Amino acid sequence: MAIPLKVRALGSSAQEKAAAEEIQRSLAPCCANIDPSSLTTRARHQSGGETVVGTVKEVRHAFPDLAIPADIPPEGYWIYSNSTQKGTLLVIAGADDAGILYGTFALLRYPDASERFDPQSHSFRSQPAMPIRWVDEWDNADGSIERGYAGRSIFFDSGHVREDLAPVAEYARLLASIGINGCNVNNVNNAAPFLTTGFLRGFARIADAMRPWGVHVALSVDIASPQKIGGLSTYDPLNPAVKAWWAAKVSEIYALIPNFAGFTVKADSEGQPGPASYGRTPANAANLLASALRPHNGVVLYRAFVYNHHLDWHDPKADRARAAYDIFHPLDGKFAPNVIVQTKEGPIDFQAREPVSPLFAGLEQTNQAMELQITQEYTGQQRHLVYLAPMWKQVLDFDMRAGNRPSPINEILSGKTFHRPMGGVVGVAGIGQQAWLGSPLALANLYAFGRLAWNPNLTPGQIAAEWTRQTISSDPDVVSKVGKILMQSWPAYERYTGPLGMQTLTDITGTHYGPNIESSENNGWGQWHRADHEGVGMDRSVATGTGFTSQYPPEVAKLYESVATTPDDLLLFFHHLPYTYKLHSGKTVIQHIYDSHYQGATEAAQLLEEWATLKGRIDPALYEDMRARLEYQAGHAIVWRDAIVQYFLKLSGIPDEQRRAGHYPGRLEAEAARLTGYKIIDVSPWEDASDGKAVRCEVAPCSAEWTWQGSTGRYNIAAQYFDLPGGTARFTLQVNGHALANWIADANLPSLHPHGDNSARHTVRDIELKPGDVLRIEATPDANDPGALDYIEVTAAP
Ligand code: GCV
Repeated sequence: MAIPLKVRALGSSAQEKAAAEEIQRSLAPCCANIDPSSLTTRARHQSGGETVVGTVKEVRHAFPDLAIPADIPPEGYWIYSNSTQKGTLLVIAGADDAGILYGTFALLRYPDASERFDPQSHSFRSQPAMPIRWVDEWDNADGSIERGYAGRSIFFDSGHVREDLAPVAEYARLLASIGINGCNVNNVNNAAPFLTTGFLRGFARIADAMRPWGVHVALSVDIASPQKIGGLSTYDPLNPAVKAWWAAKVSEIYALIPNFAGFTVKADSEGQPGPASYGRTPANAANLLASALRPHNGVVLYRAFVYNHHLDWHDPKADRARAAYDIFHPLDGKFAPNVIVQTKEGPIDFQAREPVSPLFAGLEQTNQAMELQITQEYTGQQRHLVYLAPMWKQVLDFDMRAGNRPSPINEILSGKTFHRPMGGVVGVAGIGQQAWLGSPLALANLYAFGRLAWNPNLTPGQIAAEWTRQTISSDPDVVSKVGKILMQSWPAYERYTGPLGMQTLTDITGTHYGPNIESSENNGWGQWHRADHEGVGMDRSVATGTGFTSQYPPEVAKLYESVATTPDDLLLFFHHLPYTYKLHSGKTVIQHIYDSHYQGATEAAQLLEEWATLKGRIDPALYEDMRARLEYQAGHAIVWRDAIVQYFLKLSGIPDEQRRAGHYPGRLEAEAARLTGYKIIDVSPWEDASDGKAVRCEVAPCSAEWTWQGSTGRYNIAAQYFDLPGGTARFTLQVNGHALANWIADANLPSLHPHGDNSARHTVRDIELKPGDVLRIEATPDANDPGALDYIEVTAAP
């Protein structure tokens, strides 16, 4: 569709100006060196006619003959295009300034927007499904980012708001392009210093940078601020002096930031102070803030992520999953109208799969928002490609059957189910200075979050295609291939980490990255899976377990109460079962664990193979960047597979029917090699190394040597080593004294000791071997990286 070159904004607001400039930017002849057919935002222009942007009111005034619908709700838009001999009139009419921006980006989103126009009215329209569409950043004042995997903050540095806020404006533009209207800029932990006057002035600059893009700034607040920074002796939410302090603080904020959105609160959770210190409830605390914000139209996003992290793990009835409902359901109806209770999508914490939190059906008289996590804390931390839209879509579509009637989560959030005026979704974004999310394809998650918030009826596949067209290529084969890769990634990740609803079997007391199965147990954090010699899973039934299932509306409660009707993919979240229990698939639990991990690791390798077919068809730098990432992921999926499989093999004592678990033909263990300078060590947790052992270089240079006893042929040789931070050890692979490969262990991986977090793989392909050949790894440690080695694995080259 042609967009007339002449662009006119009817009004003078910053958003209208931004919208007009955005259209001009898309029309500008661009990218001279790039093959135009590969461009997603093509220069589509037409010299005659006019492109007009304005509010519905302005457009009505300027074009009284246009039949603009009367019912465009806030933030919605209507786009009209008609061609006559005089040229094309293209009109983007927003219900308000934000609607103009969203309409503009909608028009630019499609390579051929003409398909979207109704031929009769020459127009199309859209409106957001829910009013709250925010991102939360967990940025700290020092510039670090909690659970961020893309470098340092674009907002803060060394205790201040950064001088250069150009990236903030760019981020707001990015957010506007996907319909996000709020950004909570600081971490929910340790938020008190952010309310000081100096910081608030900095926030005003952030708000200025985001305002042209319709993104309202919000702040996380510490409920103890009146005491921590206000000089009061108390922060009791019912104390009049505390109330007055908040009212004054909020007025100060609005004087600096007139379009301030509101507060996000984490209280009585993971060490953050809260109303419980005074015997008060979350409603008392939320309403305290709400009354200060109400005169200014601000809102409070009060997080339902409140639980005791010192739970008694000996108590079979204790259950962290119960906490949000147990605490918040009794408060339903007690929250002020400008409070929104923000609940994580599952009852635990962003695991690879969880059931939907029952609280969504348990708050009928309370505004609600769902918290999703874009930053991949438990889903591979952006080092693994995991497209989360299919997970979110399942959650948004899940029918709670509240009142035994259809009540999909997305309709609860939009306010439709319980007739609430406000609600929505909040995505914990974790963007940083390194290309927003660190990894290029991880941006599909941010895009998908915004698109689903706007329209939960979109499918993850549609969204993947939209994103790919706009960011990688409009070549239909590329769009379909990238879409396929994205869509395969979450199921694969779930399979090689924690299937059957066991949660991500990661290091939950540490990095949340590599495998560490027992770290979930014997502590008060409550992410238990209760694996023992006989079976695995948390019994959350009413009949014999924690009673968590009763928190769901009756039809869903019934589904999860019974082992027979609980879907396999959540079975061990709800039930403790013997390893020999047969799933709906007919497999035993233990065999499923084995099979799923082998399947997941194979699928991770396929992601790489599929990506390889894009060589020469997409930007070479992007190709190589993702190729290296997917190669790493395929190797790390093997680490995950082997850790979980060998752990459950040992625990259950039940062999793998297919004899893969515990049998690694072609694997030559480092601890069984002829070692020079290397010392054998126990790896912790043991399952993170093959056979629980590895070697670390004590007297450099070190070497490990094996004599090949297999047959003559061509082989791939993979070296599994530990790439520790704080140094860049060097490795060489030799055959009969000839170096075949040298590499440096310079990836930025977590954990300071050899661990599944930093176990990495270097593969050398298609090497001729004959019996008696000497395979040798040489390592030179560096600083804190001792060149630790787990094994080499020799497999027939395909
Ligand atoms: C911001 C999990 C994360 C924490 C996070 C917390 C929360 O526990 O690991 O980093 O803290 O959730 O959502 O408050």
